[in-house]
Amino acid sequence: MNEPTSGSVLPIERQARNPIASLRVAIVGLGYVGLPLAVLAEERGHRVIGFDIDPIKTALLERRSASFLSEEEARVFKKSRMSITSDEGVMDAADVYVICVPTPVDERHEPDLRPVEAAASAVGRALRRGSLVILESTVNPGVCESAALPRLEKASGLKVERDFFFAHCPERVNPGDTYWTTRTIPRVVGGAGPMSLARAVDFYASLVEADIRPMKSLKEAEAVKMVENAFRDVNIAFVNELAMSFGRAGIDITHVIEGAATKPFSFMAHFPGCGVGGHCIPVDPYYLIRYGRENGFEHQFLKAARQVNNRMPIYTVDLLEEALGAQELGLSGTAVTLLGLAYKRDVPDMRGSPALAIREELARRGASVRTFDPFAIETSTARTLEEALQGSSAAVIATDHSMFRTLSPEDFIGYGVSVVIDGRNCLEKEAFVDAGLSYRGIGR
Ligand code: SAJ
Repeated sequence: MNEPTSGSVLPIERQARNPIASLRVAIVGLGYVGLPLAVLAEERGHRVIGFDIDPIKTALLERRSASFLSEEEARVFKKSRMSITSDEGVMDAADVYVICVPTPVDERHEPDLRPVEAAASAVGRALRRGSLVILESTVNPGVCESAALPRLEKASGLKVERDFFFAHCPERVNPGDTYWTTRTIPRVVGGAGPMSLARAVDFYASLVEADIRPMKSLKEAEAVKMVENAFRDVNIAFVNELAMSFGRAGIDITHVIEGAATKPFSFMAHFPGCGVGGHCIPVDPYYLIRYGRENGFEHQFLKAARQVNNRMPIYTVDLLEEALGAQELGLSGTAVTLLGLAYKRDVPDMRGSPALAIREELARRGASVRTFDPFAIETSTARTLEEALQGSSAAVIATDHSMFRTLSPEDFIGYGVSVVIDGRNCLEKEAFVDAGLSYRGIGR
């Protein structure tokens, strides 16, 4: 990680992990953020209640069955004694409540805060004097004070900083990452006041083995998460736009990025692809755009980056149509195999996946689409790679699952595939070209 240039970063409050007394901790929302946090809190000696509104999910979790835990977390969870419930009455009188519910955007890219509002009201009904409430869900600046706090105070009849405490600690879970985990990721924390801040910093210091940075306000803590994810979105858009430009000039953009990355400072490599998926990166910039608009400012740059990234699935299908055209083939009526449905390598998560947009566009243009994703078999049309490729003229790689990264030209030629669109630039381009396949990457 690049050392920050002096003066650019406030001194980080170094928190040795403070073992505090065992607390009753209620985790509200048992998804990819809440469940690992619940496991870690119990490991640290806290008495954990896991709450989720979905009784099907809680029934599975009561049987200690969870698909999105790391091997280590799943091992610990199997032995866990935490209570899991969808009955909010069980949450009564916890010492700490951590709200980890989704914050999606709707089809108009407007933030949907209903899960946060409902969770805040439910916690408010259970809240007692002296308790600490933490919101980990990703929200734009101002939401804690406009949507969460009023519902907590109204439902409890208590006053923040006087009767109970409130802080925001934006989640930073990186699905599939076994190095940066809930235990090891540094955190930022903003409090409703100094007492809330102090209690929240102590709580996280009892959990994580990483720096915890106290922010000066709730809004600053909310803004940090928005900024770090918008930073990623615009950087991906930057290289996607370069890919579309250099792709016309026969320059391999991935080599250029790798070359630029030899500069040991002031450059951070991102790589072009068939689109930006997930529930963070393509979503959070819309929070900032909306927040700017509420303050009378139009984020032209954030909007432009979103337009570039949203265009990549179409660009990918255009590449396929152009490659088929060079072989006197069209998309309509052509059998095309789409490899990968998930938004990210080796994770079973299709939220916002560009592969779904590619699948839709291929069908719209009349292609006969068969799909295969080893992490989403139940959503795939084929059960095996071979079945997916059988009889196809073309293949599109939309997710660089490890299984696809090792595919050779022969794996395609054997099934009659003559065109390969590498939407994640994860194949050996030269080998495919030398084998006589029509290969197109994104910017290479
Ligand atoms: N992507 C690119 N080019 C890149 C990087 C990603 O096209 O150079 C695409 C991916 O294929 C994917 C999407 O962008 O479709 C998002 O990828 P991601 O690696 O950012 O994965 P996420 O959505 O799991 O992002 C998480 C985020 N973590 C949190 O919000 C807490 C993000 O802040 C992290 O930067 C990211 O993990 C990470 O670094 O892996």
